[in-house]
Amino acid sequence: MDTTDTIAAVSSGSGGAISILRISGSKALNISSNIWQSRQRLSPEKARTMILGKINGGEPALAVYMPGPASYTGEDIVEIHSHGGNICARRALNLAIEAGARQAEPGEFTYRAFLNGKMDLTQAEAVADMINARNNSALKLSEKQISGLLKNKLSKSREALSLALSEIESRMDFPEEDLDWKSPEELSSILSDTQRDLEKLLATKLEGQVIREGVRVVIAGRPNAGKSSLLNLILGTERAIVTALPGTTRDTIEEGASIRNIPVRLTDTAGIREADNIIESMGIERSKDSIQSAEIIFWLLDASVENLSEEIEEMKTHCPLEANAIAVWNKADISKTNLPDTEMRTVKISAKTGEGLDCLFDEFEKAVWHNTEKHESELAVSSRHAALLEEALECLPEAIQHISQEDWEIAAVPVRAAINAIGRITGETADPDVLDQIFSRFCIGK
Ligand SMILES: Nc1nc2c(ncn2[C@@H]2O[C@H](COP(=O)(O)OP(=O)(O)OP(=O)(O)O)[C@@H](O)[C@H]2O)c(=O)[nH]1
Ligand SMILES: [Mg+2]
Repeated sequence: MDTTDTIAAVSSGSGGAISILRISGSKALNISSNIWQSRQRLSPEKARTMILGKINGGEPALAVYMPGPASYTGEDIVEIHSHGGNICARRALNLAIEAGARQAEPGEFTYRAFLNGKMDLTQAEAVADMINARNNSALKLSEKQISGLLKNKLSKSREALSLALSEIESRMDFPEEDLDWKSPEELSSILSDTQRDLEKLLATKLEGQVIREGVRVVIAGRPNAGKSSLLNLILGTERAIVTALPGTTRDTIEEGASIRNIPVRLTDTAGIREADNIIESMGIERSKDSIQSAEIIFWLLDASVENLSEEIEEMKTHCPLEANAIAVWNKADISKTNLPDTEMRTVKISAKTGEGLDCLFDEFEKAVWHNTEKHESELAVSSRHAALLEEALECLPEAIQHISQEDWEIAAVPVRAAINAIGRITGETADPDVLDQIFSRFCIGK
């Protein structure tokens, strides 16, 4: 990808009243003068000031010039805000391309910001997180990460390790000389402090995953247990058909929702039984697949039936033992008897009246956080960060051991590897394929 030409893209989403064309690169000012006119010209004297003009004699549009390097990308940027919807911005984009700009790839503005040292990789990733944020927790996390919180913590660790490495290398290079070296104990303690800092970051892995990627919840159970009723209750709409006939839901139904500020993919499934026709049995196969891939299962038990222990037996047959499952006795409003023990996390609800839903959500939260405290960290690492943190952390005990034995050459190897792993998180040593993968997640125009 050329990183020196001038790029342009519509940066606003569709459907708004104002649409924004963004142009970045050394020819931004020149290109904008070909497509937008006003009595006042865009110039360094008028930097960061909105000026009213028109797109080539047509629609009114405000334009602003943000000279590099103090701009988002670090390059000259011109933004044209047209008051005519996306068609206007598209027309302006075509004019910009005719005038010499290239259509930007997804995430290319942010990629340039990264290349020009305006942000590190964790900050660039947080820009994508902010765009994709589905709730306030995700938004807050992305803001903290954009501000450089993770970057600074990692830089501190990287600096500490680099200091240790230079000491180790100096011992290797001048073994005979008695320089003012740190003792092996001092070096080990630098490394173990760093190890502790990185472990703290790694401990936020689950939170990062839950908030960024959400949780896959599957509602399963026997026919007529009230699965679709529960889906509708959680969504607050009549999304799935509910009837008194067992076997109403034939296919899986998937919807996005938020429970206690946690994004979830909710899947309603066909009730599991011996099917008497091909359509239903295909649906039941899908139910079983969904159960296998679920992170959390709400297994619905019908509390109004005669044989309650059969409900539990059926659950134990189909719900994997190791699954993170909640047994949900439904139809509490019409159940007369005491409910038998399921020997697992259990709640009692009525999908009809809404009774017990809060208890189900309490249990859901406990299941999400694996019974640990509710998480509300300032920052939470992504799966990519976590994998590299693990890689760095594997190296440190080995380094500490070799330092204590004063095996300097051998000790240097894991310290270098740990520095490299941290560098791949922040992008200092990331390889181009990884960068491509990260920036391709962005939308066009960011
Ligand atoms: N009284 C009462 N009836 C309920 C409750 N939940 C569901 N029902 C009724 O039970 C019947 C079946 O409900 P559904 O939500 O369709 O059950 P399902 O588990 O999705 O059934 P299948 O799709 O056939 O597997 C309907 O008549 C619902 O109105 C409840 O909490 N209380
Ligand atoms: Mg159903």
